[in-house]
Amino acid sequence: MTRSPRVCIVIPTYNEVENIRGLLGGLREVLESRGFGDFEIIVVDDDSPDGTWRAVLEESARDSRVKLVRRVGVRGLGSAIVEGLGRCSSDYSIVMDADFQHPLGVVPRLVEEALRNNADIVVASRYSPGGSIRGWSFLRRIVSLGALALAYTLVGESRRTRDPISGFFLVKKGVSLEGVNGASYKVLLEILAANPQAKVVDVPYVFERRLKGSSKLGFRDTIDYLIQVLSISRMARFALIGLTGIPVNLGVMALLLSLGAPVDIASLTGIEASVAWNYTLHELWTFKYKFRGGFASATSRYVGYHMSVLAGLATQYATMRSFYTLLGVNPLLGQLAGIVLGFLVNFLLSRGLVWRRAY
Ligand SMILES: Nc1nc2c(ncn2[C@@H]2O[C@H](COP(=O)(O)OP(=O)(O)OP(=O)(O)O)[C@@H](O)[C@H]2O)c(=O)[nH]1
Ligand SMILES: [Mg+2]
Repeated sequence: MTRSPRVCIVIPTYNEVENIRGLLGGLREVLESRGFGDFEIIVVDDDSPDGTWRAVLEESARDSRVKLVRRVGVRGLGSAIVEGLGRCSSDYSIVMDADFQHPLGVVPRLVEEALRNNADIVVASRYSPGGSIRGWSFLRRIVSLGALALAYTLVGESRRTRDPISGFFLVKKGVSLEGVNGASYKVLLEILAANPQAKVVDVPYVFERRLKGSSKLGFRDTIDYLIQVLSISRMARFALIGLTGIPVNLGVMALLLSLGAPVDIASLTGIEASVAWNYTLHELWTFKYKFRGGFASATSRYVGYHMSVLAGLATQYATMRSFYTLLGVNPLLGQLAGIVLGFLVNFLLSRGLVWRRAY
């Protein structure tokens, strides 16, 4: 008979004293009844003023499978989750909230689905058919759908699940947490981006009303999320680096002009300097290329990147020309549309061809 897998549940808490005892008891019951008695529960509490950590300590004295990580002087849901995951050594780690919004009965289902599909990541999903959300205001639904749309647009790896911003998910041992730092509370999104090859499966569920206590999330968390999505997104990095190329281009040109170089030489050198600058930063940051394949392939990527830049510029011109000639659009507007389309062409060619095997 195969042994049942070891499961580690990570529960971040802040002022959840009214919920935590019931949650720990309920989890114990549901896991044991479904044959997953070999578990540990790691509660990561940020020194809650209501004494949540004390309640956990009492529980862990009764049941050694319950463990407390009490962080003093630190606050943050994302970093608490990452800290908890880092302490799990089980076959499967599950992250869930303490306020009963994530129904306990779904926890064993996540493990069962992981086993059945040999999945690396199982997402408890509110947005899959059969899943839903109870008790949210119209505004909160809109904000959540906005966050989802942003993730789908900017982080390609997020499209493997219906709910990449879920706070309720399972990761199999071996899934990489490299670079995952919990800068915002949507840790799943970071994990998906760090593991493009991982097999992802969804389990629909109904997100319930908070049982007791109050929400800890606010406007600041939305801003943190925006920053995080932008920093994970390769497209956003690509655009940002493109912008930094402008001062390099102009700076080199100005320097050469001041040294008395002819205008054409100064301009072309400025252009080449910015392309070289962008290329280097794309290697190091956008695509985090590990410099596999030696000098020859780095050179071919450099040449390939030039082609991709040229294709972007040609797209710019062709867009302006066709908008102007065929539709009579103002040439400046056409040029602006060309800049957007040209950027996309450059990005897609760079990602799809030049740095294809980089990640
Ligand atoms: N360790 C730690 N846990 C936190 C922190 N902020 C929130 N949590 C916990 O993270 C989980 C999710 O936080 P909630 O406030 O419930 O967020 P939410 O579910 O989006 O909001 P509600 O729907 O209003 O409950 C809960 O278990 C919280 O106790 C924090 O700064 N540190
Ligand atoms: Mg909650």
